[in-house]
Amino acid sequence: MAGPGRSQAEQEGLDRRFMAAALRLSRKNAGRTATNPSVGTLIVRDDGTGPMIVGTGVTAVGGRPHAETEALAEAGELARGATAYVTLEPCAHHGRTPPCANALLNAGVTRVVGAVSDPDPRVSGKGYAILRAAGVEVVERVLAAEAAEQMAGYLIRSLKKRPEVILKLALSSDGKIGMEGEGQVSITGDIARREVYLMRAEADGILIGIGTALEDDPALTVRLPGLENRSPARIVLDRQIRLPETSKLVAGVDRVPLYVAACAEADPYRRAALERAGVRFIGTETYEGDIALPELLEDLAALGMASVLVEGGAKVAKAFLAEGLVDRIVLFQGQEPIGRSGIVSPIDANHIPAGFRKLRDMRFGEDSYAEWIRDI
Ligand code: AOF
Ligand code: ZN
Repeated sequence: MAGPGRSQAEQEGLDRRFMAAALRLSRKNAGRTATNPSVGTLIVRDDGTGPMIVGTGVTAVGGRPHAETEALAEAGELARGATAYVTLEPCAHHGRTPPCANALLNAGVTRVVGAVSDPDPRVSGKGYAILRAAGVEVVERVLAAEAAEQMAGYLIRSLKKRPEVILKLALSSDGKIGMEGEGQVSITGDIARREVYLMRAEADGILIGIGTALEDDPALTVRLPGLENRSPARIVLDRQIRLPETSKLVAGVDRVPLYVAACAEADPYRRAALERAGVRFIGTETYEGDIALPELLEDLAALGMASVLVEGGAKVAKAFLAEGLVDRIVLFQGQEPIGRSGIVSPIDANHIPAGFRKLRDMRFGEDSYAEWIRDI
């Protein structure tokens, strides 16, 4: 049903606009809602003078209360006869509060516009069904692709029992990602580096191989003023436990968790030494001499991680790509060449695997940026 005096096309346009606003709002707590997705809700009413937002809500930090609770509280009596825009199907299960589908009903909402349906088996389809059974008009899949992209971590963890894998590489102008034996080579500028910190702040884990850990001695933390406490867990693929206790990764362990993925046969003395320093271990299976990545990702999902940023090096990037385990590719490209002795990137903008589509192109200072995703 269209709103007062509006054609269906006009109503669809309005629905997309409000959903886009709800999606922007939902970004507020992205990366801070634990295993819950950060959902946005708008309550919009129209008394004949045009649509007006009377309530806004985002899933709270930690995952509860849900977005609808906040938006309905703000709208109060004004929710009666209003439309709710929800970026995820309202829940149908009893948690610490009653289901959001029922809360919308009780508040008198008469129309619900949703983006993605919730794959959580406690909800899947049931949230919309509760609303429809009570006579509420439900419109599904408005800006569904955009919402799925924003909630990819949550959706992938629910559907595939593993975190979303984001492969991030910084390439020199001649397509190199570093230089053997040179430690950290600066490829992109300060502005791009800050963007990487923001990406880290929204991820649940940052993963590297032991080669990069030994070569670069990175800290893998978020070093932006005010966001220092947003560093996600660090994960090192280190089959034989070669990570030194003196590394920056180990030094930061009191502030930010560090997981070492090692095989069961690795040196128990090395393991004990790192454990004394506060490092946590994930026992891994090996496949053809390397860590079995699907099983490792399952373990990370079980630890609550919905997104993992793979930051190096070439071998690890290749392994994730070869197994079809990359969901999103992010390439930064600097202005300067590294030259012939550089390590060739396993991937560049002209060689993106089939099945990925480009999401955006941006610039950060002098550096260019491009991002690709594939359907979940
Ligand atoms: C909503 N609105 O804002 C969010 C929802 O642990 P609980 O009880 O919070 O349940 C987690 C589930 O709630 C999660 O798997 C997803 O199905 C849903 N998230 N639902 O109605 C929200 N964040
Ligand atoms: Zn809910």
